[in-house]
Amino acid sequence: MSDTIFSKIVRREIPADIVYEDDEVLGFRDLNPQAPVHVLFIPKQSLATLNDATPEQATLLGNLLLAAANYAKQEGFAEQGYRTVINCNEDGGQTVFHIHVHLLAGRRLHWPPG
Ligand code: DGP
Repeated sequence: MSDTIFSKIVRREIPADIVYEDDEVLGFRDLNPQAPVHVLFIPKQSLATLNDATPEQATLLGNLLLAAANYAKQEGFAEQGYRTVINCNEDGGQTVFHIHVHLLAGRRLHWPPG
């Protein structure tokens, strides 16, 4: 498994604006935000893409989503709404190969995304 910029954020080797942390998940603000709220939720253990996830990691994947939902509730925009996205590989637009859930909120998000 290759090291990524996100592994370095987990190890605090490079700075990030961390807004959420538990035993297995880290949440930090995206460097290139696409909405007023744009937070990335990542597992602390390295997992490159959704394609690489195993059944044993099902709970971890669920916990990434729950961390995003709980953050939305805590920050008070859950009822207004938000979007969670996992990009996978080239056509999905994935650029960092450490799986992450994008949490986007704070403006009306268009669908389909294009
Ligand atoms: P994706 O395209 O789904 O792989 O999203 C990667 C996101 O990661 C992209 O929106 C920009 C963000 N990003 C890339 N490098 C850094 C970084 O060093 N710090 C932070 N906070 N975000 C980063």
